[in-house]
Amino acid sequence: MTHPTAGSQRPDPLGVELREVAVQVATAAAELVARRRAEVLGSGTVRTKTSGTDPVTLADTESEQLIRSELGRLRPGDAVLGEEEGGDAAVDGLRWLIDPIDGTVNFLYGLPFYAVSVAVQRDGQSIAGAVVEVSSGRVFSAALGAGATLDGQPLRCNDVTDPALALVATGFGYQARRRVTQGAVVAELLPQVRDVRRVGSAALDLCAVAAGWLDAYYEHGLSPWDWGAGVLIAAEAGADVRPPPATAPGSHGELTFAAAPGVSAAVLSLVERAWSGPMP
Ligand code: LIP
Repeated sequence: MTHPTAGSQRPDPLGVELREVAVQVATAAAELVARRRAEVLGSGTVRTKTSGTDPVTLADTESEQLIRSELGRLRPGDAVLGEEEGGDAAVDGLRWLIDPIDGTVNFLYGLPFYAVSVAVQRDGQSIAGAVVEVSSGRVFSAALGAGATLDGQPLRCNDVTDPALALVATGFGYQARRRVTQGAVVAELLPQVRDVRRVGSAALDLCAVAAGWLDAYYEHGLSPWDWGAGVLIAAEAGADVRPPPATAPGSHGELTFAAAPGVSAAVLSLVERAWSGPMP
């Protein structure tokens, strides 16, 4: 399923309304994460989830709890799916997607590329979303048919047309077995594009495509909370976007892709030629 690109439809009234909710709760959570970082990491409260490289901090759980509490107050009865507490798998109707800290390893190290991502989907399609970069306070947001902004300024992706000049970002899972394949894919891609970046936050990678700081981004195995807001922000900035099905858990390895329209077909073809099967 590709996401409708910018200008392809009129502003969605509910999306416009819920964009403000997403910005409000993501901003509050980002402020909490910034405040708690020093306190949390000093206390050694870090555990791991799926592998030794997949950390969860107290700030993760507190951020998600704050967002859930605010959504319960502002949008009582809406379904919610979050990275730390799980939740509603059903995609019909309205469902909020929460990544309380996207770029958790960056957060642990103090590398300033980590964000709070909040999106709301209607029947599996993102209609509003906000990504707040914690260290800078930058606020990316979008509503379906109403454009994408960074701190209120309109975003537009690049007009690059040569894949050999495309700056492409990607990311890797936490399981070593999947990383072997992902490493092989990026090794095949690297000589054919301008360069590759690995930022460490899917939400910020997708916002970077929207801002023209990247020309393309792909990753296998993301969860809905990783991409829910970023795909809408990229699409509303004019990017060609191909999110996984909203029902797809990250464990199945589906591809998330976003790129400037002039290079999207060529870069997607390079990625799929490098690997088109299910990701181990
Ligand atoms: C991260 C993603 C990133 C991926 C990392 C990790 P988290 O999410 O945003 O794109 O490459 O391995 O999954 O775990 O920091 O929320």
